[in-house]
Amino acid sequence: MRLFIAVNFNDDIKGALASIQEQLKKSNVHGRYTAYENLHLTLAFIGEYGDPNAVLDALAGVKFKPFNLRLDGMGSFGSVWWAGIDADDELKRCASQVRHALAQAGIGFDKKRFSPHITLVREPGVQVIPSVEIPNVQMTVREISLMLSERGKRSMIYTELGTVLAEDTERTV
Ligand code: 2AM
Repeated sequence: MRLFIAVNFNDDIKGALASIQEQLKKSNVHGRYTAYENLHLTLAFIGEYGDPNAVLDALAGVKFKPFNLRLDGMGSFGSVWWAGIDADDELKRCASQVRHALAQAGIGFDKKRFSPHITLVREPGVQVIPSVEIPNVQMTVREISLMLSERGKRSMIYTELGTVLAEDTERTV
């Protein structure tokens, strides 16, 4: 199973990201766009691992406080164009706790430095990111998710396998 730990977004943030994607399309950027329901922020990428319950057990020890984030500009890693994130320090603390918990449990993950981004489009086919208006929306993050990634016919299919709530947060569903 291909697994990763992520922050999933509310419709305000996903709508804002979709509006950036629309602006890129209008500027003739024709790449592989991330589907609306797949827009997320990765905290740690585990990759192939057979025991999601062991990951959830490890994550149960992660303690973090609710934190705020908002969208902040665009950037690229080669042919991956992303939206940036401006967040409380608690985002970094949360990501490093997640990584620490995985390491303690002996669960491997991609050790690249945490560089918060939301992939919007891959292989855009042009070099320069056109200027876009970034909607001023924000969100309070109260949970993080263990995600399963599977290849669908047309795009990736991401399924939430479990969540960890921030401290002082009550489960609503
Ligand atoms: P990306 O969007 O920058 O590719 C699911 O693949 C998520 O895990 C994506 O958000 C992806 O980031 C992230 N990820 C981090 N490291 C990865 C890796 N080594 N291979 C694939 N995805 C990775």
